[in-house]
Amino acid sequence: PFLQNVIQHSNFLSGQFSTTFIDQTPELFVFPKRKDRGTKMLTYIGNTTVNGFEGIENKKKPSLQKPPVPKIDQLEDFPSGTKQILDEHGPEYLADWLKEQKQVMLTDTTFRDAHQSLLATRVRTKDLLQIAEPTARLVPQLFSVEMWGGATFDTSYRFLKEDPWQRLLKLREKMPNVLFQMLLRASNAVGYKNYPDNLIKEFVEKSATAGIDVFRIFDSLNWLEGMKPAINFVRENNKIAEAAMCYTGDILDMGRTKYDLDYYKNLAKELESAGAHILGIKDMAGLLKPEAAYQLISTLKDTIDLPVHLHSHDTSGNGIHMYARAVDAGADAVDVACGPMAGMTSQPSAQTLYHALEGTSRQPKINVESYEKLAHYWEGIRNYYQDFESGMKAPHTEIYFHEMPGGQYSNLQQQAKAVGLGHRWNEVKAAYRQVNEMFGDIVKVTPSSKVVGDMTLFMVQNDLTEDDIYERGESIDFPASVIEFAQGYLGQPYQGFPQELQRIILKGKEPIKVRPGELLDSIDFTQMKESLFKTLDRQVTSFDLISYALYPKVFMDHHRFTEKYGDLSVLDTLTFFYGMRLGEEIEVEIEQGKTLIVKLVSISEPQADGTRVVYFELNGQSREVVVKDES
Ligand code: 3PY
Ligand code: ZN
Repeated sequence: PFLQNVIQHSNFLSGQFSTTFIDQTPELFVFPKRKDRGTKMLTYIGNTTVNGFEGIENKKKPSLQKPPVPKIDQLEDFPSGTKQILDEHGPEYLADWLKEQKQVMLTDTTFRDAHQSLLATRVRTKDLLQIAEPTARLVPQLFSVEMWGGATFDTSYRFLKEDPWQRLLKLREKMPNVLFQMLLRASNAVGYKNYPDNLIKEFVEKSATAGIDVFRIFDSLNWLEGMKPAINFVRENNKIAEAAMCYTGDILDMGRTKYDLDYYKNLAKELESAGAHILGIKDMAGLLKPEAAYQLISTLKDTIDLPVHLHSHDTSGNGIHMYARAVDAGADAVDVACGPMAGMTSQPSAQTLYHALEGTSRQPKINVESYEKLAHYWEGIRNYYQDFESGMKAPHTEIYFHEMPGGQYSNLQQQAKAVGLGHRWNEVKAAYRQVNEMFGDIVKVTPSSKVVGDMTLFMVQNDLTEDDIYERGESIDFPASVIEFAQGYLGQPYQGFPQELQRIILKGKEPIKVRPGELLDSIDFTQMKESLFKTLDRQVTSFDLISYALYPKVFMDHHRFTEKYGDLSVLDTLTFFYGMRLGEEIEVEIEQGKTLIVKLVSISEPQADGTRVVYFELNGQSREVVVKDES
């Protein structure tokens, strides 16, 4: 290809070339990779058609209508929103503005927690992008849109084969008027362990540059020390630090005194002193009961000066009643999701709350008919992801018993299935509660909830009882996450670790008492960039660098995957998950104005070496790819 490039170039043809030819025409020296984009994509489609998609048992592609995208006028200026208030006046002003609102403000979580909690975090950027601009234009009165962070980051790479930074950058373009909010696990960033401070700093800075405005920061053990660096980094970037306390237990239960009203009152005061602009209450499992919400929020409003932003999950079915009481008590903002993506393990529905507050002075000033237009789209989109549904069909009050976070319920269920425990799900839930008690009743939210989940699956899979752990624990190899937790690498739980269990798990290893970030070596980003450049054989962006530092294996697997199959974010969701039906024809817009038409013609019987030949037509030309039949 090089010779062809060169000899066809006009300078070459006209004889005007010299020794600087290479510097002036670098594009000639970029050789096409071995396989073209079309072949890579056909290989992916062929492979998925024959072998299915990880986590989807049902290989049959559903026949579904395209969801209706509400019509909007793209030429009109965007209505101005909270993003403009922040950009013009800064975070302190915005926090005061929020407190002054008579109405309760809404955060829409449909783009993040709703699908993390209902559909195992599997909603693809393509499906978010289509509804992004209509959302920004139709409900510009939102306080914020939660659209990033939590589990969406690594799930993007691992399962959706997408770059999460691209999601953020692209959505930001389509939604320039509403605050973008992310969930930041303090020193665990968007991961499951503590990272060095300079990585957290870098992550916050680049997320802010790419478009995040509100950082909801929490520590999975409500450990203030673990949250301080993240709060400071957000403040340094002039963005909004929403420091959240995770709600666990039940303040109404007088028999359960560990997490009582005073506990939350003191923590709120500490978070205010640590520099929070907003106090978040993160009710990740939906344990906050209506009367408890009233008491908690009234007390907090009397105790601190910050606006209070409540996040909850509707698992028990009490969500709307609870929000109504929280609003009466003075909650400044609450988290909701668009109707068809709301309820159950997700957030309560925006539209339902709107109607529930009818006739009160605090009803949100949104256009509910506009919300219904968005709802038509989400109703359709949810069907694309039907194979990731948890199967929960009705309100689940057992949540008050096992206390599993909404975002974990569907994921743990998938994990249980993957290790062959799908049919023992009820046992898994009971064991989850038992493990929490063994750990001393801890706050359970990522990653501490993952530790409880790992220990739970470990015990059920190996048929271990609590007594077995105490009697035979010395000879048991505990999961790595459990050992790290007992060592103090996720931080310090309130009132400490149960010592006997800690001793059994650690087998002589010394636990740490300081913040893990103080012990971890800083990352040398310059050196990391050089070595990554060599490995990837391409320019390394600062986004790549952060992702690699957070998740080296996940990032490299993703890199190899895209080398092999190309950029699959352009494929429609059903083809991405199920491949194609025989005789089906699809259109794939690989870049603006460039569309491939793909038809699946036939699939051969397996050959002696276990491969099949998949015959396509690509823009009318016959093409075939060979895929290994894994069945
Ligand atoms: C996350 O950390 O991903 C959560 O949603 C916790 O609730
Ligand atoms: Zn949540």
